Amino acid sequence: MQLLNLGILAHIDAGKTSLTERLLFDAGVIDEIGRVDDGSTQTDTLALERERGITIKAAVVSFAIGDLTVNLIDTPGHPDFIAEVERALGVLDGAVLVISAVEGVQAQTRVLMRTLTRLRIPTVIFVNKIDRRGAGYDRLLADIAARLSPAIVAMGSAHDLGTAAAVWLPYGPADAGFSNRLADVLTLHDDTLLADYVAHEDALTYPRLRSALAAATRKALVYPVYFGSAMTGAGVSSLTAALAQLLPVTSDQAGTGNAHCGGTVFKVERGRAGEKVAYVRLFAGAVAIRQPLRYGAAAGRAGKIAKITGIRVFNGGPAIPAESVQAGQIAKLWGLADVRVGDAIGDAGTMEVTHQFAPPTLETVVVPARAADRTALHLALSRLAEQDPLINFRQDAGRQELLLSLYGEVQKEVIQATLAAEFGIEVGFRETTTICTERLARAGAAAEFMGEPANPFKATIGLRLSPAPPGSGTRFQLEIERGALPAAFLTAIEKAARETLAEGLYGWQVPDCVVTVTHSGYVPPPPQGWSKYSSSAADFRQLTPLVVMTALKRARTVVCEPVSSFRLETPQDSVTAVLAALARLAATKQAPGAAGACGGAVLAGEIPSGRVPELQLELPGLTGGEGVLESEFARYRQVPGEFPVRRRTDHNPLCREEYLLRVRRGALGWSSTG
Ligand SMILES: Nc1nc2c(ncn2[C@@H]2O[C@H](COP(=O)(O)OP(=O)(O)OP(=O)(O)O)[C@@H](O)[C@H]2O)c(=O)[nH]1
Ligand SMILES: [Mg+2]
Repeated sequence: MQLLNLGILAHIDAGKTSLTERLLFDAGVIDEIGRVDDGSTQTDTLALERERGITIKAAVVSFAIGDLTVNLIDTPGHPDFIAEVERALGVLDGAVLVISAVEGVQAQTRVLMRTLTRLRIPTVIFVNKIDRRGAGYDRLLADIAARLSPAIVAMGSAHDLGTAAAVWLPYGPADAGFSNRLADVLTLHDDTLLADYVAHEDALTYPRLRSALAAATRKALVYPVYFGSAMTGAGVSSLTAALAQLLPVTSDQAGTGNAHCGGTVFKVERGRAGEKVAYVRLFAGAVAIRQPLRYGAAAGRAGKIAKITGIRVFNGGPAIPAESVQAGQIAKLWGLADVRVGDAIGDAGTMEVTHQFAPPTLETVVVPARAADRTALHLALSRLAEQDPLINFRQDAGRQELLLSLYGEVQKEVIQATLAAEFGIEVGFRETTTICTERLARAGAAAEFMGEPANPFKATIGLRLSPAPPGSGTRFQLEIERGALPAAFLTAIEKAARETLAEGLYGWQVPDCVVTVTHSGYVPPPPQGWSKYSSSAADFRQLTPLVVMTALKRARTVVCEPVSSFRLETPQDSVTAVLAALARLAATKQAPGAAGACGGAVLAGEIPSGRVPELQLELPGLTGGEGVLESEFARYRQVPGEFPVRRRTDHNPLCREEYLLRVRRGALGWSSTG
């Protein structure tokens, strides 16, 4: 079977869900086209999605183009749900990037295109809504070439733009201009093509150019551009043909048993009886029903083994029950009780889960309306976190409040509504604050030796913490001889060190750090075996936080806040007012204002991410409603002035005496889900 796992990506409201509906209709999967505005589409099925008319969760549907099965993942466009897009990206063969013919390239369009380019995901661009008033063609192509990629080819012409009669006519062999444009773009990426072209101008026949276009598109070197309307159906048949002709098609490979299979879980939902259902893309081997399957394995983690109790595969229509799923396919699996989004499936190596987009930069305190709901709320949030690993929550030590990390206000409202609808828990939120991080100022080392009066544990641990480049994460290395310490003790040190670095000297995470084990020692067991007089993993787990904290104090840390880059278009006569507002919001300006598309000024620079909502709010007043702001997370930079302190969870060993007291009472609560 021929397969294409396709993602539909775009800025919010560009028409992804409407286009999905149109594709399903054209393929004969549905008899009637649902409408987002009526809440009747195939992919916006959650009550909240239908109420709000926006997509919140990625959804999978399937249809056939001839003998090609297309599994389509409709993704949300709102930046608060970018994590959904990130998870889908890992399982795609190709993508359609949708752009509105009226609004043109928007902030999220650029973020997505950059990621598609970086991941080399073959992509076709679809300019939607050509029936809407204000739709453009030349303007859109120029915008796309300037702001997304110069390597684009318009695949046809649009007529009667901005009217219900708008049509899209694909170019063919008779359009000399099209062939010339193809030759220009393709010879940039294909040396053989270029050599032939130079030798013989007629060598590049139309069929040759078309096949070179397919090859370049499949390598994500060139992006074909189609125009149309999900609403009227204009241009959609050309797009459908392009999916089959220009994107990479894989064949499913027959395999048996669950040995040597490999896949990724990109979505988890609950079935009718509350059971977990995992959406998996299989990359290698096969998974069969009733056979044991390993899942959730990662570096340093063996994962779990469970029997698959049910399989449904997507096969050109609704997911149907199956005995097995093969490499290349997308399936729903039942039976993996502890599965989480992002888990690897099988033994054929684990996929490196890399983050493509910025982490959540906001945190809020979530408070149940009824105090009695506190435990239930904790449980409900853990359940939501299974489906969305970025719903990261922790409980603070002092007031025992639940802190939730967030992308933005819409996500907060969605969590609130979900808790009410699915769990019957009404919640409110306290202040929303910015999530900072801590960076090591320099290296710092510390050691605790067995037998010293201050060390009540049967363990010697020495650690050195060294700064690592931003984004590189925590790396663990040994300066003691391998084998000097039993593996279980090393694992205990590593795990506890990572957990301790979740809250640095000011309470913020220290994300980038090299941890070197410099000293070790333990009480070996007497000949008759391990006893209470010999060391245990608990000794290492409990001593490590103290060593890490001392090393951190010696290294010192600086607190860094997230900053976003922004691009702001404003009418010339508002520039002074906008500049004053930018200064008040601690923004730094990069380039002097260039001319904008509509004759206005363009201001660009950086602004603390936490101030972006204020700027967004003030902009219409400052610019008579004409200002357009685009912003996205750029980096972390040192907070000017006094460092803000974050509330701690109760396992933080900042104060040695308190920490030891809690260890003695056995009262160490590891409440963070992260
Ligand atoms: N005129 C016109 N309107 C369209 C077209 N496609 C979508 N719309 C409308 O645009 C709005 C957004 O459409 P959706 O399909 O929900 O857009 P989306 O990209 O899925 O939005 P999110 O999932 O929330 O990011 C709806 O009101 C649609 O009816 C089109 O081709 N022409
Ligand atoms: Mg949608």
